[in-house]
Amino acid sequence: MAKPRRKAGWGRPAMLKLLGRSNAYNVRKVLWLLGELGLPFEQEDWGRGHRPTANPAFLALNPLGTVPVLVDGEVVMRESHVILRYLATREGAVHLLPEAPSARALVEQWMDWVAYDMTLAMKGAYLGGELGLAPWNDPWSVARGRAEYAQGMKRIAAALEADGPYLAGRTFTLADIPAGFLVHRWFAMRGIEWAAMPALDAYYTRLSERPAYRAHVRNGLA
Ligand SMILES: N[C@@H](CCC(=O)N[C@@H](CS)C(=O)NCC(=O)O)C(=O)O
Repeated sequence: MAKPRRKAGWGRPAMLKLLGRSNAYNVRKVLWLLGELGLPFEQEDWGRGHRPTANPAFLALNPLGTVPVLVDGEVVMRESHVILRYLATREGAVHLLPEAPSARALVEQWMDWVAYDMTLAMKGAYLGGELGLAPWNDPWSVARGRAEYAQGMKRIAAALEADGPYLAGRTFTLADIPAGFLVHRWFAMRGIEWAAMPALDAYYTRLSERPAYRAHVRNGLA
């Protein structure tokens, strides 16, 4: 009888390598998941303040010059959310990314929402409003970013109240990784006006019980 094929197991020839500085938002999401999965990996600090991603060796792996990049043997990929999905699938972590299309969609809708709808808000509110970085620091971008960030937090709080305690329901999934990072940054920002959102407070406390969240997200960095 043929040995059952392990779902996760399409070859794992080399140690995973993560390229990207540990203080970058998009890298920290991947570090968080690697911690959740307990996967060994090597890391090289590329990006702002470290080795420049304009280096030809880096551009050969990712012509866009962004971090993170994940190298898994012959496989090289960029885009943090793609990397999250790749790692969960590679490891057969169906508790984090279900196989059934309907359950999977409930997870992925939150990941895409953060990527599509919250990225500009974070740039205005955090890069512009907190760090004062151009071009995000013009008053319009900062005000708009803060308002949209606040609106996003209300949406998360409402979803948790309706269907929590996690974003895709009863258990922690990949849906909580991009959003959980946004929630951390929300509480770390000084220049915003917080509205009382008990469901959001409880979610932040709940996520903070996770060692990998404390190591890579709620770790003293905004
Ligand atoms: N859509 C990309 C965005 C990647 C991105 O913009 N990464 C930032 C860090 S959070 C970056 O590469 N910054 C340039 C640098 O650090 O030199 C992803 O999700 O991975």
